[in-house]
Amino acid sequence: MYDVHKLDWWNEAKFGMFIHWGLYAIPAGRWKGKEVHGIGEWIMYREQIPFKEYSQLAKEFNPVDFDADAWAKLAYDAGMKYIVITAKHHDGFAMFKSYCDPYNIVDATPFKRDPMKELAEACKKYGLKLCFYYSQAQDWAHPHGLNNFWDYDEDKKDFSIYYKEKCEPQLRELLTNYGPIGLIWCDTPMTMAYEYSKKIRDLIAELQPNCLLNSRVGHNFGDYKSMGDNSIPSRSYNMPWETPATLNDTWGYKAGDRKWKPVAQIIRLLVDINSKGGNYLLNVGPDAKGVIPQESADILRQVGQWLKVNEDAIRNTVACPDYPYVLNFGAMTYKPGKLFLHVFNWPDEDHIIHLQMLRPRVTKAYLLADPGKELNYVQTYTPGNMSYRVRIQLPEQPLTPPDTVVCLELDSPLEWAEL
Ligand code: JFZ
Repeated sequence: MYDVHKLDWWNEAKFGMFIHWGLYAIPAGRWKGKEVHGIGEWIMYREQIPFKEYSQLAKEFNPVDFDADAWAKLAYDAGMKYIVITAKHHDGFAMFKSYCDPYNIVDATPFKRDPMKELAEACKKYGLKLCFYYSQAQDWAHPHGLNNFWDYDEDKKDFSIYYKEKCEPQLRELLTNYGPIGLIWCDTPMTMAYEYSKKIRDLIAELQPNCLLNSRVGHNFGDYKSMGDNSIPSRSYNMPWETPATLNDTWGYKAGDRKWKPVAQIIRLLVDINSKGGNYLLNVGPDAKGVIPQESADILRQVGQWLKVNEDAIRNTVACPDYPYVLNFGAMTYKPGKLFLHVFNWPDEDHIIHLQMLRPRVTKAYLLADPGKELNYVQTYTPGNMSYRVRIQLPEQPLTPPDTVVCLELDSPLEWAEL
């Protein structure tokens, strides 16, 4: 069902950067002097701002501090391997040069530059895959796009007109003008019919057959499954999947949102998602000047420092078979031959952690932060009560808090014995 080779780079990556950037960065969560509830990029919908009024924002949009190289370098420093950026969000404004619709960043703003062109260059330099978010169904600017009911009469809408005039031509532009694209990230298919999801699938096959497509294109045409926003399955899930997630409580920039998650929590989420077989697509929301908030950049760089040392435990991991007990020390990630124990709760008293029911033999144990030094361990099997046990002696102090990683090399594929 899944094309394994097409997904290779994505499976290996495990960690990517989401970027929500558009006109909504100007109001930044405030409209006419009042704080608007909810995620920043939905402000037009929340306030039912007429298109005529919202589109005026374009005349002010001049992100002079935008620096594609700095964005790509930040993703690189964070250890991310792909960037998914909003080429067009639900507000309908194209953040790239569009030849079929003048409501775009080159033709409608004083900025006049095409940030996607610049990002394509920067991504190449840092070895990142450039990917585009494209809101294929909702479009609050087009009279026939979905969900703008305050400007346009829902009963008079003909989706095929929007699809033909805007959606398909713009996807064609994105798949033609920016070199190889890693994936197209569609969203909120809503009532969009089967035939349009299929058309998008076919368009990609025609223009860039190696380009992936996420499941939010609708009707099961995706190459992998996008989970709900900030949603992580409770158990391992043996198919390609991804969780899109926020660093605070919004995707698009909101000046008033200070609810940054601590670095330790982000690392915990990365590990949790990877352990269950998923990719973590972590969002930043640059402001109207084109700057990624300092808090976001700081968090990502710290995650990157941790990841640099512990990369083997994240990159190219596969879903770790569900451990039969609740783990006290933290979490585990897995790839054939290696089981990684992520020790978030350091055993301060005896510095020993233990695993039960591990069937393969451990052939070697070491910390990723100090791979030259083998750890002592004892592995036992008690036939009387069919109990498997391995105890690993750790040093006194964690080396890469909040998560110090033990690698156990295994002689056979990971399996847990029955309880
Ligand atoms: C969508 C967008 O509406 C939102 O603005 C943002 O771009 C986000 C990444 O995706 O919102 C959703 C879509 C799907 C779910 C939740 C929010 N979902 O399936 O739970």
